[in-house]
Amino acid sequence: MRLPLSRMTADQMAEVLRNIGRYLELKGENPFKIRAYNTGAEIVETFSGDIVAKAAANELAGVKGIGEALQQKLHELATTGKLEFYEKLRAEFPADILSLFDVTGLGSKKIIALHQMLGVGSLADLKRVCENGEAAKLSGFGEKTTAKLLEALSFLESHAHEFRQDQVAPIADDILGMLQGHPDVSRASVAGSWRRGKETVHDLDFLVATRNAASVMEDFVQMPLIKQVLGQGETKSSVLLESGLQCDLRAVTNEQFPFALQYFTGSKEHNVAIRQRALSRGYSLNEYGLKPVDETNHKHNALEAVTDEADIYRALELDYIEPELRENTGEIEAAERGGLPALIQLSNLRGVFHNHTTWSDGSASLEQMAEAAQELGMQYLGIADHSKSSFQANGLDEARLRKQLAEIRALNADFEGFRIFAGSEVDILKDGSLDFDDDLLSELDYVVASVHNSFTLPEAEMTKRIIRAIENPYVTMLGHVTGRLLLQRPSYAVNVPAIIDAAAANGTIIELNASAWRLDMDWRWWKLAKEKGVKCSINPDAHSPRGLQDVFYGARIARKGWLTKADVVNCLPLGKIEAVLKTKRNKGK
Ligand code: DGT
Ligand code: CA
Ligand code: CA
Ligand code: ZN
Repeated sequence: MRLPLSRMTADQMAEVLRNIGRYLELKGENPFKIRAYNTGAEIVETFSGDIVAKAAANELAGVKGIGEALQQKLHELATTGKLEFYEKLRAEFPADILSLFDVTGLGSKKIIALHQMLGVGSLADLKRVCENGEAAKLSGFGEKTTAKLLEALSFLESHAHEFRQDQVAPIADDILGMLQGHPDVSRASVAGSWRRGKETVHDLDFLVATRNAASVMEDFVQMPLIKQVLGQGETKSSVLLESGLQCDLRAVTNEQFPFALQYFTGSKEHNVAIRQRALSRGYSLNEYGLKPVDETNHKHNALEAVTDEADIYRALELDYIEPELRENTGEIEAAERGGLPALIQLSNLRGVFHNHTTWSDGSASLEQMAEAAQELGMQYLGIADHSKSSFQANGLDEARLRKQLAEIRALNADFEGFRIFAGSEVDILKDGSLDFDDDLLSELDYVVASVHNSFTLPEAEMTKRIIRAIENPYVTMLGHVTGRLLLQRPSYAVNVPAIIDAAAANGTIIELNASAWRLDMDWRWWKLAKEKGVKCSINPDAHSPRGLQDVFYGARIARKGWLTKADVVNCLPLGKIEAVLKTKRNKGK
């Protein structure tokens, strides 16, 4: 049996480096040293090739940005799974202190103060000192700050047992691979919210068809990286991974498999409606089968032919409903009348807009990003580095943007069948005006407009602010509409339907920000947007070559939002996309 999760992954190595950086911050170490760890983490994470194997083989010499000290540490990590230097740092602080970095509004300075003055070492400690007034007395805090911290804490708490797609995807793949490769398993699938493409999940649900459930269960509970076996039964087991993620496994027979898969995929709401439909046609449907309620009724014999989920839907006179659509939001009615959309697929994407480079806060150069996009089979790469008001992200001023534009034009001269589109992620200022004037914007190939500050405006003001940007003739698309960071920061107050209306009226594309942290605009709004005629662009918002692959998450959410290839502009090939970028700006001329 192939053991999943059995060795340190690149992501885990990167996390160790990043955590070291944070401990060094808390110790007030020299910023250059801290930066070396953060850069190292970025390099490990985005390395193309097997960095873990390289580290294990002591072959990191020559990898740019990884100095000798880091090489040794990575070697130790890759070969032993542990790092003494890291363990020593950890021992100097309370076990949960790094979780404080997850609180919006807390940086290392404030965390140091809280720790040194009040002994705060966990989220629970932080809550206590905010509630009892001790925190407000610290210099640099005050009533307003502590109120905000409490708000951020309660948001974190309400999502404490959820996981983002980027945290789950590799694990789901690994465990599914293990199950599929198991000699006693004939069919295996992920079910539950992960299969439905939800933006966050509570746990992972696996399903296998097997005639030897006991052996599969035994191997499942012995996977590496398990913290605790929550239950091991004949047909169901649950484990808790070290990351805190729970994984459930159910075993059924091959005949039961389609019914169990349909049932455990959910959603509960979809299942309730489907079961109701079965009943109204004289069937009873559950996780084990679909049977005529009246056993003597022979017209139901066709049921014996159910071998996959599509057969179940067919028996209920429905087109096959893709898992992403199973939320009981109209999919059953659409399946009945043959009106389900042909959902977009990841492989339909031809290019990617909204990407960052070292010109602002990205980790790779224009050339490196272009090379990575080409390796992914993309025909075009839209660059949109930050604008000057995003100084924390090293935003470009007019002069630097013009210089970057010239560099992009020069690079384009050498490509064949590939193009970089020069753009900007221009800040929408507090009053809805933009960080650059229209003259400069008109020189670019496209413009993404985004909110990066003044998040606390009242809803009406925020909505007006964004609509003003939508109305600008040079704003091609609106970036991350609600500003949310999944599990960490709620969206700012904004009237999304009004935004959708304005986008429709002005021919402004709305971004589906594909970063697993954002997935913004939320899938629940896309059906409405599509009905109003708003186009979508699935944008990775990549800050590194590997970030480009976040379109994987974006495509899942686009499917969940009922979108087809025709709704998503970056499914258009080079040669056709140019006209779309020009439509709006040419309208007024
Ligand atoms: P989550 O919260 O992200 O884990 O979401 P799900 O949908 O994966 O929920 P989970 O893991 O509790 O259950 C997996 C599926 O099993 C769920 O989507 C539908 C099905 N299911 C679970 N409990 C019930 C139930 O009480 N009634 C029905 N009809 N279906 C259920
Ligand atoms: Ca689940
Ligand atoms: Ca579950
Ligand atoms: Zn942004």
